[in-house]
Amino acid sequence: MLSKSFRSRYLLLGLISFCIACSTNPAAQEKPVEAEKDLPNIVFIYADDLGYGDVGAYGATEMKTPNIDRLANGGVRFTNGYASSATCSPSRYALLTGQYPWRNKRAKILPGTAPLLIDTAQLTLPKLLSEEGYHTGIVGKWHLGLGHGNVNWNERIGPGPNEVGFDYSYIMAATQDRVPTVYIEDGHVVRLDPEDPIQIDYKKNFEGEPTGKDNPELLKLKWHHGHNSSIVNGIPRIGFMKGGETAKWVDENMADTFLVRAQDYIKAHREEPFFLYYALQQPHVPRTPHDRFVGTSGMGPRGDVIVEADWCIGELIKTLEEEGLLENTLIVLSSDNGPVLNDGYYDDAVEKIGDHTPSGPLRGGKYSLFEAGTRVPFISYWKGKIEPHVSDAMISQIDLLTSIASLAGSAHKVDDSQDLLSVLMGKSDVGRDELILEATTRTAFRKGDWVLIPPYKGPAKNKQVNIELGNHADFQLYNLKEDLSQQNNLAHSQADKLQEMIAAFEAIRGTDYGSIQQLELK
Ligand code: NG6
Ligand code: CA
Repeated sequence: MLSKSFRSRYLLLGLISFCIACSTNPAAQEKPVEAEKDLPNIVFIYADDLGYGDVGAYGATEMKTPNIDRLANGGVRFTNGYASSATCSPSRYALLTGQYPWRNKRAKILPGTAPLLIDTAQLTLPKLLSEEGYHTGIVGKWHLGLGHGNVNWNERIGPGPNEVGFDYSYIMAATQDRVPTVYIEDGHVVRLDPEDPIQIDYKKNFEGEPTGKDNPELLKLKWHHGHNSSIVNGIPRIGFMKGGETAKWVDENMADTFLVRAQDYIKAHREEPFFLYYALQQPHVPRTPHDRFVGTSGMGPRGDVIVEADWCIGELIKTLEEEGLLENTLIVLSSDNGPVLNDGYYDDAVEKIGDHTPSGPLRGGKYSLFEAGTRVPFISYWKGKIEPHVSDAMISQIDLLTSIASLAGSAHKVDDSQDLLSVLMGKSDVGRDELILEATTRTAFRKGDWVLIPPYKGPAKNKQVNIELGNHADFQLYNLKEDLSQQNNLAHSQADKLQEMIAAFEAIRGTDYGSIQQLELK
């Protein structure tokens, strides 16, 4: 193992002052003026659709998550930690760019054929860390688009993660339920047979290819809504795919595949500062636990894949420990959006939920403007550096860019992204004062303990997923301190507060709140 000083950087300034000193004062030659900077590794663990109430440390009693709990109880457990959106792509966009997703009109749930959502000239978290001397890697779910919109999956696929700052990438393009169902390493489909090229289409099927809709006899998992196009591994997906047989993933092995890649990445880069973005696929649909985890939760596949994800996180921590890196690594764990039970497959998530409450005390879930859409488990852990602490400070994943820039000594910052490093480190409980919340292109506003949801047309509830979306004909105003579950709309009784919140919201967001047309103010 190389010495610790190998991991440190000599600041240019230190070298310059040393050289100046040498030329003017021979005595200074004895000791160089070294300005050393220790760069901690950064590991960001991102679950997919894990709810506020899905974690033991956040109050779950039926679901066991000992490894996440270990991080939560040994680090800062945020009770007011937010994803930037109630769905995946916008949250991931905000995480990497530090920009509110509603600033980019294309930041919506993307199909597997979507072009890259991040401009290659845009500042990103991995880019700024690279500038500071980090090696940067992503393993897991991408879902931020690839290429320019007409990707040839049989050639190098780009631009993608490697063009927005990652030195290494091992990803799935979109989601586990969307084609292409293959892994892509540094832009190349893994195990692709050139004799069996991949074709992808989100509009029409390829002749002769079976689909979930027409060939129910081929399915081991039945679709409930959507998810009735191409069949891979007995599971019907969103979108059509032909070819690429040898490259197709086996869903039940996905957790192990990503884990091993993440562990290998850590081992390969133990001698230099690294940033690893470990983007787990669980508990997003289709929930496909490895045999080792089937039946472990008593809640069917959704619970089982949470147990599996928790195990993966434990194994990753073990690797950091074994490599002697745990004391030099900041781990941040969160989820890209809130929970959902039935997200399109008959997988017993609803039937076997028992007393478990994935949203905890919060209202709504994935896709919702209510709190459970975006308020998620949010944990920072750094052995020996962060003291165990429960923080009520408001923090968003959007803040990670500027906060981590600050940790790495980078001067970069993005306006939407606040420097909350001291909050992340548990040294301060003064978080942000206000935050724009987003769910499927609609936006709401939190300031202090108050939440304002403007009027939106559209159903109060998405009946298929059985989640209240937050749409209402009038303004909604909630006081989270007294009413965490958002049961009492105070918009009428607190008219002054309502006006104050509208003004503060519009100052950031403007008057066009989202794509769903506003109703007249009543
Ligand atoms: C929805 C899918 C849902 C899930 C979601 C994306 C249907 C009916 N539903 O459109 O199953 O894939 O997109 O989830 O197709 S996310 O966590 O990546 O945002
Ligand atoms: Ca998600």
